[in-house]
Amino acid sequence: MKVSAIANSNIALAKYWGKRDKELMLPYNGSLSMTVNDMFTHTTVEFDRKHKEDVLIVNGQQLKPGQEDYDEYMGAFMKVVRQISGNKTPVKIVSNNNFPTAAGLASSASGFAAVALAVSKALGLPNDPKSVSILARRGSGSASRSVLGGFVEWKKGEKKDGSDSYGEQIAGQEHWPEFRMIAVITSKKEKKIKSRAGMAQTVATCPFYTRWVETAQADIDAIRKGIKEKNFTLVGSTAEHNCLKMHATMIATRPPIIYWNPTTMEVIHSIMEWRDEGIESYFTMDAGPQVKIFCLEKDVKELSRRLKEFTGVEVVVTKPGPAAKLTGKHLF
Ligand code: 2P0
Repeated sequence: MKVSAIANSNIALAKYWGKRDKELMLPYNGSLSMTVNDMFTHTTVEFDRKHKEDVLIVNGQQLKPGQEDYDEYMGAFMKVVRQISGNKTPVKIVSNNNFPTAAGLASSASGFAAVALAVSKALGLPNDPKSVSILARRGSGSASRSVLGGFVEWKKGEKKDGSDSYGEQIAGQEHWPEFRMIAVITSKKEKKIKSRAGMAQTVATCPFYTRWVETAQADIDAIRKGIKEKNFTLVGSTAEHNCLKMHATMIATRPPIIYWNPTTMEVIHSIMEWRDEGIESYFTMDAGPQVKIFCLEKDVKELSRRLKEFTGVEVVVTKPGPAAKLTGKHLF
């Protein structure tokens, strides 16, 4: 039987950067994100003996053992699924993103949230949000957040087995109708250093990584409070600070990791200048050169007009999005 699911991407306002347990994908610190409305992964899974062996197709490319995307990501995830379910039937999985993969727009988050929901349903595993979030986390940490809609906190958890490390909604998709995010895509190239390798290198070599961990919870608490009270200044300024603090840890690794390009820098300087002029917006960046800008609906038009003037950029406006869901639309 085919089962399909759709899950939206998410952008963190307080970031996840570093694992205390690589096998279980447990983070050193909690994080808090907004599920985004217009960027999603659609996945169909079918467990059936007719497939002879696992067939994993992501964005039209079949993944093969020996490739990093198979061994470290989708193939590794299916091993975990088999361990948990005991089901050894071959599976065909087809997964498509409607946005660029691996360019800092969190495709692994939506991808693993979608596949976790679809396989849970297909194999009769619990498919409540908490269980799906825990399973999605095993594919990619940030996927634990994409299972839920609106604003989501991924609690780092304390337990060794990871049973208390999952995403929980802190406010729904409709909670803050004026809240917007503008993604400025400055490059569509695949990034050189994936988040997974980047964060491992940061944990291993950044001399002030421990300060990142020690100060993370205060940022989460401030952003959670700001979201609940719809205090845009508190949310935006804390998110921007948190992002720069994470990038500071990346830059201070050996060898250094600098995800920004010259356009990234131009955009962030402009955001700060425009803020001084009275257009209140704040930026965040992930493991890539894209800039995501948080603003209120009243400023979207003017900000978009100004942002489109940067050479070679693509500008996408989005807002809080829905939880992962099953769909009757199959991809094969
Ligand atoms: C985040 N990032 O909180 C942070 C900010 C990137 C920068 O979560 O190794 O793809 O699969 O758990 O989830 C990207 O990390 O890493 C990420 P894995 P993942 O959004």
